[in-house]
Amino acid sequence: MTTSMTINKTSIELVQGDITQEETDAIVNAANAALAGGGGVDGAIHRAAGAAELQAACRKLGGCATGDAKITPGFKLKARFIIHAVGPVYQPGSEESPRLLASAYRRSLEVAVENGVKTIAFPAISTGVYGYPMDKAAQVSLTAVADFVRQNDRLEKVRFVLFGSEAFETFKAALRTLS
Ligand code: AR6
Repeated sequence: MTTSMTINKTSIELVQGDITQEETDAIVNAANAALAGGGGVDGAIHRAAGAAELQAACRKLGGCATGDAKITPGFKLKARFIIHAVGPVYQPGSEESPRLLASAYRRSLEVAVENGVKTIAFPAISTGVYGYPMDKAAQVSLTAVADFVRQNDRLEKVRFVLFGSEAFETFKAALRTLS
């Protein structure tokens, strides 16, 4: 199942699946500020890339602020790079949450372009352990990516790899409201 929309020069695609299997130039990890590894998609990426090597690379980066992103090699992954983005822990009603979530996407895309990445895959950052409601996250995340690619034509493809049909359907509904 794939659904897509082209904005400026970039195809934005939604797929249901496991991001560790993606063949894009880079995949994005939903990391924590210590870049210490963890559960969820972070745990899956560390296992698939090779936990020892990836952990050693992450340790050299000295952490990552919420809303920011840093890059490592992909090691055993098909993807050449992993971009570690730190989304916010969701705070209901706070204006900081959408600002920081949008920033995590924007910074990931900036880091991608700086490193010559043409194709990139994102998970739904902050929607697991960090508690961001999927519908709100879908709106903020897709808007952040759309805003970036309207200003920048160096990315060919941005994929959202959604874990499960509920996440996929929620993002699909949000993509329809983008214009
Ligand atoms: N592929 C794609 N998406 C996935 C995968 C996968 N293999 N596995 C889980 N998801 P989470 P967060 C989805 O909790 O909320 C970690 O411990 C999952 O269903 O991984 O940003 C970090 O170290 C959910 O929709 O990330 C941090 O401490 C989405 O990925 C903290 O969790 C994000 O869920 C970050 O929390």
